[in-house]
Amino acid sequence: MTLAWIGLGANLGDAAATVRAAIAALDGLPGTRVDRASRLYATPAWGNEDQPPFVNAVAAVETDLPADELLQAMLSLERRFGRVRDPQVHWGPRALDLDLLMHGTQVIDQPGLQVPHPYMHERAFVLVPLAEIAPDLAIPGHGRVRDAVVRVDACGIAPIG
Ligand code: PH2
Ligand code: MG
Ligand code: MG
Repeated sequence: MTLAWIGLGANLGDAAATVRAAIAALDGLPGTRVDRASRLYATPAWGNEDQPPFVNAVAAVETDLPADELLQAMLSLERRFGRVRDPQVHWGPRALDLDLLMHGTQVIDQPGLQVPHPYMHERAFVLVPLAEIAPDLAIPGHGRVRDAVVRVDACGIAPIG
């Protein structure tokens, strides 16, 4: 059993409903249950700013799945929730984005599978929800979440509801 950390994001359609439904769907993956999840946060679009704001959250799952199988299951959930990938558009709007942030304390650097997620320690839309549920979590190579979150610009990020 491994504790894995998953970042959720959406900015098309009813993004909050999608993120809530996706957290429930993670609980239905084989050998996987949601241990805890953050509140949902409204976040300004980062990177490609010419798109609607996002709803973001982070969930911790207990899973029997190895990292590559968990990632494949997450990608098929994205498709089930209407994700269509446009190879021309980097960081474009999406119905649902599920990012494998960490899989236990493993460090994996393969094409298509990198844990810890290479940018998680510098993205406020990941660190703010993660700090809510796991301030003491150590990100391999980057220190504790509670220390990383104060280094990022959390301007405009607010819990929903
Ligand atoms: N995801 C991106 C790019 N930009 N901005 C916010 N606020 N939230 C995201 O989830 C997000 C983003 C690429 O996956
Ligand atoms: Mg992402
Ligand atoms: Mg992604």
